[in-house]
Amino acid sequence: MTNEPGANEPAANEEPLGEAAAAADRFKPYGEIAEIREFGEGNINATFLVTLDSGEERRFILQRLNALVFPRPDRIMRNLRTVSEHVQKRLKSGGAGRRWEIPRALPARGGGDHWIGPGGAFWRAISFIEGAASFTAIQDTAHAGEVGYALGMFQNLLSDLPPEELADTLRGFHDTPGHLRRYDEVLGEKGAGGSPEVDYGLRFIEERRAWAPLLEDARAQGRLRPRPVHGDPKVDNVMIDTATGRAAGMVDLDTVGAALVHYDIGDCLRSGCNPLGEETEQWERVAFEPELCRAILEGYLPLARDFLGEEDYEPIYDALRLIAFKLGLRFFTDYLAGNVYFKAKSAGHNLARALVQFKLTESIESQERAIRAIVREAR
Ligand code: GN1
Ligand code: MG
Repeated sequence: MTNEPGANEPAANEEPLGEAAAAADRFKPYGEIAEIREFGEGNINATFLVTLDSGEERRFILQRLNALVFPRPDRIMRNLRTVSEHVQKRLKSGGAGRRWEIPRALPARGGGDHWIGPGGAFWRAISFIEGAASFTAIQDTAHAGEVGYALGMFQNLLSDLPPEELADTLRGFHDTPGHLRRYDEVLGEKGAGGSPEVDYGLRFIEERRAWAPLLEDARAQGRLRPRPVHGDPKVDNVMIDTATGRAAGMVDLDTVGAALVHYDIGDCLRSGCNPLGEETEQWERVAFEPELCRAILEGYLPLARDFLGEEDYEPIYDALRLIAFKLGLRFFTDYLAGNVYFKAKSAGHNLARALVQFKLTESIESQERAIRAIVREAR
């Protein structure tokens, strides 16, 4: 993970609307720009919705990729093309049987798929999925079923793409032992001021340190194998058709790559079974809802059975527990480091986010038997 501030990168929380306007102008295919506004709740990139005053496709998404997090934006664009082309091919030959879209890269005027701003920032444009919306927290069991379906469809459509055709856009992203090493470094450099919340976090991590490598070990030993994954299948990244309430596609393909499908399943469950959402300030009330877990798996597994093997089911519980823990660890580390990776609205924002994930992890642990039973029943 690269966290060293680059010379040309604007501060993470600075929103250069002026430069966004200049960038939008480089991508608009026709007409004039009617409106540019900040869009979505992403923790990393700066995202804008651009509306044109005429033409067929009047809206598009404009993004400035965060160079501290993504040092190789060229790889992100390459993966976007690879995935787009593969999914189009699959959809033409029988496909989804219902609406299914993912964003595609839009060309810059004058060629290429990006524009480098005056300060060196990497700007790109992607298509907007019309008539659909996403949510920052799960709404109900029907929504949970659609979120599970979306992940199953996404992975299914890529399941015959050789994983080595996908580039690694973010080194060490899935490596929990690596995230623990980074945590140790930051703790060694910066220390941790003693508040009850910080002490809780420090203890929480220590108690789970020895267990944290289990999926990376399974991969290294060949017990589980890497496949094409989404990389960030949280509820926010599933587009829901506003007319039908059904999943219409998935967005945010920056972390698509070759990894264990378990990381995706775990991430989807940790996001989709926490009705208070990741940004809640009521971290003490956060709980994992098993009935949402059942709904997600019942949406997911019918599409995933095609490519999952016998060995893939048992680690689902551990993957869920691990991904909630790992995200908490990443937020906690970033709080200690001074909020250099995730955008933060206040100095304590990433600590609050970490506590939400730690609380969720505890709730998962206390329901281990029930969750394992749900996995068995849903398969
Ligand atoms: C980040 O920027 P966003 O919201 O798409 C993060 C994910 C986390 C997620 C938690 C590249 O994604 O790993 O799960 O926040 N992305 C990266 O909300 O670190
Ligand atoms: Mg993301």
